[in-house]
Amino acid sequence: MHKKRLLTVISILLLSTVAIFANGEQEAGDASDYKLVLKLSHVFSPAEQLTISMDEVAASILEKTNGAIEIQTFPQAQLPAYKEGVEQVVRGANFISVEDPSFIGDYVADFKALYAPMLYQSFDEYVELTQKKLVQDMMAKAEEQGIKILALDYIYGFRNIITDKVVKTPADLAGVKLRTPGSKSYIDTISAMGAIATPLPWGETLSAVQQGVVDGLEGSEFTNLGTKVYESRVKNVANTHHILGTCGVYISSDVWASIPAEYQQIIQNEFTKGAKDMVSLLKSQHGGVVKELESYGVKFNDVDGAAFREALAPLYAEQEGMTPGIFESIFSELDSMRQ
Ligand code: X3X
Repeated sequence: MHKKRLLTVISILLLSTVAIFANGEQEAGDASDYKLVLKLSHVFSPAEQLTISMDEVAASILEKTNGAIEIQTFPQAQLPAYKEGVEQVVRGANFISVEDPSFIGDYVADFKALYAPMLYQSFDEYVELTQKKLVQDMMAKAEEQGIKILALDYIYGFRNIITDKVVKTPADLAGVKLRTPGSKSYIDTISAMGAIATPLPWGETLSAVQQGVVDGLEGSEFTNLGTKVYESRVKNVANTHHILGTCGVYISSDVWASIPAEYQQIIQNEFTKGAKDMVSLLKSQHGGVVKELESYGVKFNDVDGAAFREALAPLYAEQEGMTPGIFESIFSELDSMRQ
């Protein structure tokens, strides 16, 4: 009897070992037979660096995964974008949303603090902050909500007020209708600065300016040049630097978990590199972009920064769902960078 039982145990052990190897080979086989098509959506125009960078990253990932990971890029909100784009990610679609962190604020409120107005004095400060535990913890919370954040630092420039009239103080914005993206962060910021925030998708912005539906907009010099805002009637830029325009790259946590580790590593590396390359490129290009805009008749006006900072101060109050002390934590990280 004992011999029989021993033989049974040995055969079970043998069978399970074979099963593990078979599975292992299958998983490896899965990796080599693996193919995933992801649709990447954003609102930027073909001439803007964000678009170029996304296309370059997608091409590099396709090549380095030998065609296993195909990211199809869709600029100018051809697919769901802004809030609706992030919703696709949360629903677990094979979809990558590229939007600013304020649109993640609906899921992890602390991202509204990260994207608050007049926090950063340079691109580098923001990039450094995103690498701190404070922000890494925010990213972990987003992953629990179904949003894996592959990058936060596709910076497209400080956003400034762009109007027909010269603006120097909050009082100059009284009654002025300014187009903004549709997230609460922008609406609250532009309202606090003294204007009438008028949320519109980017695609409707320039026609709204031309038709007088809005008196202006706010955006970076790279947006101004890339989307030819300078060709419209709004030629005065008020150097408010009120928001650092930056995009994150978001994919469903479940979709991410289903991708073989070797491909995850390639995807992560390429999006990280893409952001780093874009930041250094735009830092080097900004002076030339300003000069080019000036050659098209755009005027850059200094503003009463203290008056705008005072107007925006109430926005550093913690909102529902934010981690207590989140603003103090951000301020202290920034202060330590400036020592
Ligand atoms: O969500 C990504 C950006 O914050 C959207 O900003 P928006 O709608 O002012 O678009 C920026 C332009 O450069 C798009 O061409």
